[in-house]
Amino acid sequence: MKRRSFLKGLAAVPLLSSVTAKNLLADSLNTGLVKNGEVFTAAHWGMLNVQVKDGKVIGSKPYQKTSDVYNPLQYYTHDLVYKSRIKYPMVRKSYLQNPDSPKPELRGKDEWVRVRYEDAIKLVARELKKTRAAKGLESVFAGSYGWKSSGNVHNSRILLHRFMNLSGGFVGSLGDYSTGASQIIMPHVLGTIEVYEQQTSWPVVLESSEVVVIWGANPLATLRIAWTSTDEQGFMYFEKLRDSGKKIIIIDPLKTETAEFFKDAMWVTPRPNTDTAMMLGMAHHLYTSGKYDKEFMANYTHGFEKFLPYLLGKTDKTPKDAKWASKISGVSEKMIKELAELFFAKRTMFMSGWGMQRAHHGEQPHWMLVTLCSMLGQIGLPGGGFGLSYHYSNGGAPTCKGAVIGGVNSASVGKFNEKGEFIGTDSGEFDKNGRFVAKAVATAGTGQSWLQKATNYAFPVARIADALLNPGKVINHNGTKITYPDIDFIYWVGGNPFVHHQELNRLVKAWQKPRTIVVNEPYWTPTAKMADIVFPVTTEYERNDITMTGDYSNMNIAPMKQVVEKFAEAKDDYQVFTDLCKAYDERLAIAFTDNGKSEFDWIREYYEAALNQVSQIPDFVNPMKPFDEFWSENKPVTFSSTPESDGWVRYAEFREDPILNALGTPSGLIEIYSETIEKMGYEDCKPHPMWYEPIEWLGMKDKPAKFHMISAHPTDRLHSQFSNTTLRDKYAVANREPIWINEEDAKELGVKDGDLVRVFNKRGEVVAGAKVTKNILKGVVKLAEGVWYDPSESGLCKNGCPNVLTIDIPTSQLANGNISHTALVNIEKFKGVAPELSAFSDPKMS
Ligand SMILES: Nc1nc2c(c(=O)[nH]1)N[C@H]1C(S)=C(S)[C@@H](COP(=O)(O)OP(=O)(O)OC[C@H]3O[C@@H](n4cnc5c(=O)[nH]c(N)nc54)[C@H](O)[C@@H]3O)O[C@H]1N2
Ligand SMILES: Nc1nc2c(c(=O)[nH]1)N[C@H]1C(S)=C(S)[C@@H](COP(=O)(O)OP(=O)(O)OC[C@H]3O[C@@H](n4cnc5c(=O)[nH]c(N)nc54)[C@H](O)[C@@H]3O)O[C@H]1N2
Ligand SMILES: [Mo]
Repeated sequence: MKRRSFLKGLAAVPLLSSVTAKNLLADSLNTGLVKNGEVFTAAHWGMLNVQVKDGKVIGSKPYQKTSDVYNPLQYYTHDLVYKSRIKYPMVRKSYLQNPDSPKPELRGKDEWVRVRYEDAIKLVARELKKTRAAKGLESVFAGSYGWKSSGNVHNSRILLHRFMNLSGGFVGSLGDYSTGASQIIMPHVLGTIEVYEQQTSWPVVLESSEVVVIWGANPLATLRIAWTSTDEQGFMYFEKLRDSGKKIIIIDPLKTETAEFFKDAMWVTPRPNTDTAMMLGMAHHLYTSGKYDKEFMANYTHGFEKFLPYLLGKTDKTPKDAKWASKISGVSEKMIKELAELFFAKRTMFMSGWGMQRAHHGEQPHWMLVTLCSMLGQIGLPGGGFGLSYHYSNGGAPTCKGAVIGGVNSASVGKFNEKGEFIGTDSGEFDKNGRFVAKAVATAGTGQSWLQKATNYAFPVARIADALLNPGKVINHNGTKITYPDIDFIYWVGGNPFVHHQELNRLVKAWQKPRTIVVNEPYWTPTAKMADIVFPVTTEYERNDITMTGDYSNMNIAPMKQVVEKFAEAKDDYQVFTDLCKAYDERLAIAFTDNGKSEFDWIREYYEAALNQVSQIPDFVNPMKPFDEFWSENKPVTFSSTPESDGWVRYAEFREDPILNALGTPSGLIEIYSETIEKMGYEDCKPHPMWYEPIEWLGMKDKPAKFHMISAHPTDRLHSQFSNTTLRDKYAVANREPIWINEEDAKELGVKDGDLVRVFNKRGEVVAGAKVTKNILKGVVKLAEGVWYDPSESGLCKNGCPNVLTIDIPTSQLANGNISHTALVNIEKFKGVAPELSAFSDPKMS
C-alpha cells in the first residue's frame, strides 16, 4: 500500500520529471542524477535547493526561510563546484624524481607533474609503508584538522583516520583551534566542556532575561554555518530578541554585524585581551559594595575565600578595583561599576563567544566570567547565567525529539602477521567466510568529533609547527607530559593549515621537516600547493550523503543528494582510501569498506538505524518514512521540540540540589579555586582566575608594534572556504583582504579608504586593502582569518593572510590553545607596485 501510494505521489511531482520513469520503476531507490531541475542538499551553511541545467550547477538558494537575515553563503554553489579545482592527481617534480631525497625546501615552489591515479595510489602506499617500517607509526601524522564538508559518510577526516588506523596506526591531535583554552579549563571549573553544550533554551531567554550581554561574540556572522549543517534557528531567535526591546549590551572592540543588527544596543569597547581585568573590576565592586549573592557563593561554589585575597589585593598590594581595571581595559571606572550593578539588579544572560579565549592566557576570561556570574547568583535560573554557545551552531534552539544519524568511525589499529598480511584489529576479525566482523558501532554524527584522543602520541592541535620543529621535546599539558614524536609523513584532508595556523613563516620552516606530505583537496588551496602528492577530491555536490542539521537541536535529517557528475578526475575521499587499502592488502579494503559497502549502503544503514530508534519511542508521531521513499522524495525529515526542551534551563538541576546533582568537579561545585590546577604548579595558569599581561597588547611597555590585530572569523566565508568564489568581489578592497582601520588612526597614517597597506611585524608582512571605519576601537585593526596564503618570493603575503603576523605560542601550559587574537602589527601605506595575486591560480605545471 505504502509503496504504491508513494509511486503515485511521485508521478505528480513535476520536478522529478527529468528522472526517467524506467529508473523509478526498476528500483524504487532514485539514485539517478537530475540533469535539469532542482536538487535538495545540505551544507554547513544550511539546507539548499541547487538549480541544475544540462547537468551543470547554475545556482542555489536556501531551502527554507526562518528569518529575514540574509546568508550569502547559500548562493555560491556554482563557484564552489567549478572554481580553482584540482583536475588531476599531481606529484611535485622533485618528489617524483627521488622520493628518498625530495628537496622539501622546494614545497610551494616546485613544478607539478600530472600522474595516473593508479600510480599516485601506489606511490603513497609504498612511501607510507617505507616510513612506518623505518620510523614507526609515530612518524606518521594524520591529525588533519579542519572544516571538511558536511556528511556522515564522506567524512574525510574520519575516513583518513580509519585508513591510517587499519593500516597500522598514526599520530593524531588533541582539542581544536576553536576553543583550545576553554574546553580544557571549563572541566576543572564546571566539570564539563561547556563550549559544545546545549544552552538555556531560547524561549526561556525571551521570556525571562531582562538584559542580554553579547560578550566577544558576533552571532550574526558566526551563525551562518554549523558543524553538521545549520538549522537556521539562531537568526530567528536573535530577531525575536531584537524585537523584544530587551536591553542589549555588546562588549567587543569591534562594532560587528551583530552590533549593527541591534541598533539600540550599548557598545562597550575594552582593549583586546583585557576582559579578565574588566570582569575582575566588576567583581571587586560587587564584593566591596556587598552586592553579590552570598548564599549562592556558599552553596554552589568552591574556593571563593582563596580567590578573595587576590581580588582585594592582599597578595600583591594591587586591589583589582574598577580603577585598576579601567586603566588596563580602557573602559571607564564608572561604566565598569554601572554595568556590574545593572547585572546584579536585572536578570542577565551573558552570551559569550570564543574570540577572547583564542588569546594569550585564554583560560582566564571564561573562568572569570563564570566567577562573575556566580557572584551575580543567577546561574541555573531562567534567563540568567552564562552561555558559551549561543553564537555557534544555534545553541539554545530547543532539542528535538527524534533520532540522530550515525556516521563512519575511525576503526581500531590493524594487526599484521609475520608475512605482513592484515589479520584484523582488536575490535574486529575475519570469520571463516572471509567477512570482516567489527564490534565497533557507528558513532553519532553530532558535536566536534576531533575532541577524542586520536592516538597515544597525540599532541595539542595548535602545537603542530612546534612539534615538527622539536621532535623529542617534552611539553606540559593539563597535568600530563607529552613527548613530541618525530614526524616524517603527513597526510592532510579537509583542512587548510596554511591558512589556519599561526605564524605561518614558522610553519613554512617546520613543513620542510617531513619527507612526505600528501593532501586530498577539491581546490588548489595553499595547503595543496605546499604538498608533495595531491589527490583531487569531489565536493559534497558530487556524491551522495546524509547529515543532521542543528548540532544541538537535531532538528532535521537531510539527504545530501548528488547534484552533478564528479569534476574532472576528482574521486571521493572514500574511494581514495579504499584504493590505498587495496594497495596494501585486499583484506584491508574489506575491513575499511565493511565488506564492500557503497556510499548508499552506509546512508541506508544510518537512516534505518535512526528509523529503528524512533519506532521504539512510545507515543511518538514518527515523521520518518522508509528509506527508499525518503531518498526519492529528496526532502528533509523534521523533528519537533518538546515542552520540556522548550523550557530547559542550564544548571537548573544543580541549583535545585547541588548534592544530588553535583557537578563533575572534584568538589562537585563551581571551582573558583582548583586544587587540581594548583597541583600542576604552572606559572602561567594558577589555581584561580587572574589577570596576566599577554605577550603583546596595547597597554604593554615598549610595544613592538602599534596596533592590536584581531583576526576574527570571516563574515562572508567559512574560514578559507568561499575564498575562490565571486562573493569575494563584494568585500575585497583593491583585490585584497580588507583590513578595518579606525578613521582617526587612518588619518594619522595618511591612509585612505581603498588604499593598499603593508601590515607587518617581526614575524612577517602582508598586503591588505584599507577599510577605514568608525566601527572599531582606536588602536585596533581587524583582518579576518581564512585568507588563502599567497607568498611572494620574499615571503610577503600578497593576499593579506593574518596568520603571517600572529604568534605561535600556547595560551598556557594548561590548555596549549592557539593565541590568534593576540598580536601587535604596524601599518603603512603600500609603496611601489602591488604584487600580482596568485592565490587563485594553478601552480606551475611541468
Ligand atoms: N588568525 C586566526 N587563525 C585562526 C582562527 C582565528 O580566529 N584567527 N580560527 C581558527 C579556527 S577556530 C578554526 S576552526 C580554523 C579553521 O581552519 P580550517 O578548518 O582548516 O579551514 P577551512 O578553510 O574550513 O578548511 C577546510 C578545507 O577542507 C576542504 N574540504 C572541504 N570538503 C572536503 C572533503 O570532502 N574532502 C577533502 N579532502 N577536503 C575537503 C576545503 O576545500 C578547505 O580547504 O582556523 C583557525 N585559525
Ligand atoms: N560566517 C562564519 N561563521 C563561522 C565561522 C566562519 O569562518 N565564518 N567559523 C566557525 C568556527 S570554526 C568558530 S570556532 C566560530 C568562532 O566564533 P568566535 O570565536 O566567537 O569568533 P571570533 O570572530 O573569533 O570572535 C568573536 C568576537 O570576539 C571579538 N574579540 C576578539 N578578541 C576579543 C577580546 O579580547 N575581547 C572582546 N571582548 N572581544 C574580542 C571579535 O572582535 C569578534 O567580534 O565561528 C563559527 N562560525
Ligand atoms: Mo573553529
